[in-house]
Amino acid sequence: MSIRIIRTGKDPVLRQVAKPVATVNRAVEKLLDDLAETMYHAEGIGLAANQVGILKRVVVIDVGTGLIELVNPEIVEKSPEVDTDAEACLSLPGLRGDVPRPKQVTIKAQNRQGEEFTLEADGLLARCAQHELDHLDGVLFIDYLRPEQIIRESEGSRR
Ligand code: GNR
Ligand code: NI
Repeated sequence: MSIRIIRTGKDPVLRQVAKPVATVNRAVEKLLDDLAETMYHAEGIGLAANQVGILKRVVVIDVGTGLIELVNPEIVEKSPEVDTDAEACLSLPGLRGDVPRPKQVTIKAQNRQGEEFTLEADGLLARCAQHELDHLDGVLFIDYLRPEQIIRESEGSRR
């Protein structure tokens, strides 16, 4: 396992669309391991492969209930109810903002055995999953906000 460097700011890889994984091979298993190690090291609750410079549709999440690994995740259902709550991103250090998202989502994905499964998510898990799936399409949480809704609050870059 290795901790990988998290890409930040205007790094073009954060704006690229990740490619579907054809087969869950050793490289994808290693990527899942490295994403988890990097996420825990950075104290994040999720991490997408784009954030470590790899354009594969692979995500890890742990909102405090254990590690969830998603390969080729797709949202198959969204609740009509929307919830607005604070988000931050390891790739946008020092920024946060309140983002509206569907309150509940159903996600279809593959696990590290390549088996398909369904995840029903609400609360923080639903928010984090949508944030991570957006990364796979080159979308960042600030894209939902007007400039004045983006709060700058970083230690180090305060002015
Ligand atoms: O660590 C993270 N916290 C977080 C808080 C609210 C909504 C989404 C997130 S994900 C973020 C880690 C990250 O940048 N994942 O891509
Ligand atoms: Ni993020």
